[in-house]
Amino acid sequence: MKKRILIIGACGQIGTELTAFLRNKYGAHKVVASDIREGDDELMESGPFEVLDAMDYDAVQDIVINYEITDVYLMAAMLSATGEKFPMKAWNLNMNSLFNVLNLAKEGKVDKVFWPSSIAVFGSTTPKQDTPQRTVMEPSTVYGISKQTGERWCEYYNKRFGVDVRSIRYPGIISYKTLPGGGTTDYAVDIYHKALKHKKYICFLNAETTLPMMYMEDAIRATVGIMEADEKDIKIKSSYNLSAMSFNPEDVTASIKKHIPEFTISYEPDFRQEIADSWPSSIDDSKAREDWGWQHKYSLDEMTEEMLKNLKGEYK
Ligand code: VAH
Repeated sequence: MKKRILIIGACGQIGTELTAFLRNKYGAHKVVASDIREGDDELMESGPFEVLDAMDYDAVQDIVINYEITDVYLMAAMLSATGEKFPMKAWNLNMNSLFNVLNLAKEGKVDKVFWPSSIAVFGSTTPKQDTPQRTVMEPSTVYGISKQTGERWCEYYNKRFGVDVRSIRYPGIISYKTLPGGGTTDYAVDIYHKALKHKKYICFLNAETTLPMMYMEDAIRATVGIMEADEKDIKIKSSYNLSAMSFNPEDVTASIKKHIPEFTISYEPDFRQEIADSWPSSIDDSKAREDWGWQHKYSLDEMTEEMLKNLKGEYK
């Protein structure tokens, strides 16, 4: 099979697990991992790796040509919370990396592109419950603005130049293998670490902040699933709504207490509360389910069981 994959941002929360999954599925030598700096030993020893600045078109092109890349997963981005601290850095990274990959595809040097959007494209004027695929989108973060703009460019490059680019609007993603960096939903990872380490957690969002969330295994399956779907089934060329569950810090606490009864939580909302308040509480992802067969698997309690089981060794 001619497929050769380049993952840009392979050291990130999703990139790390996506690299491992694709190397296992296609063979390590078929999957080139890249990031702005080297990753952990497991990643570096498991297959080809290139240090790459995703904003450097010539550097991305060199790797695409040298390794005869067919598919690119562009996972590099600056997320919502960090993006508010460095607005222009976030805009430049999130947009220039996307243009580099879309232009390589437009020039026929890449066959297929995956680019992650986010529920951050929605804003405080968007319907909060069961947010539709097509609705009012007035994002109030640089991250959300960059993802909304990126969706428009993905659809433009598809319609104007025939680029095969696929995208999903990730909810908050929870995993145990790699700590997330700079997101507003990161509390939902941190809480498991603190529950095991201290049996208590000070949460930077308030108890009632319900957000769309997903366990990493579901996110990886969705990412590879949309990339392996038949192009004719990908009817939405901007980005698909995607979700698995919605919960708030109080729900996670109740789920953790089924395993660690003495766990307690307190709340000290910070600047991320305003970001979270601008996002939906739940997402209608029926189009993804209809068009390319999306099905989530993990519930909150099933995710809690996996998180605590896999993290407890770190805090013995
Ligand atoms: C963030 N984890 O918090 C990301 C995600 C929906 C949230 O895009 O910025």
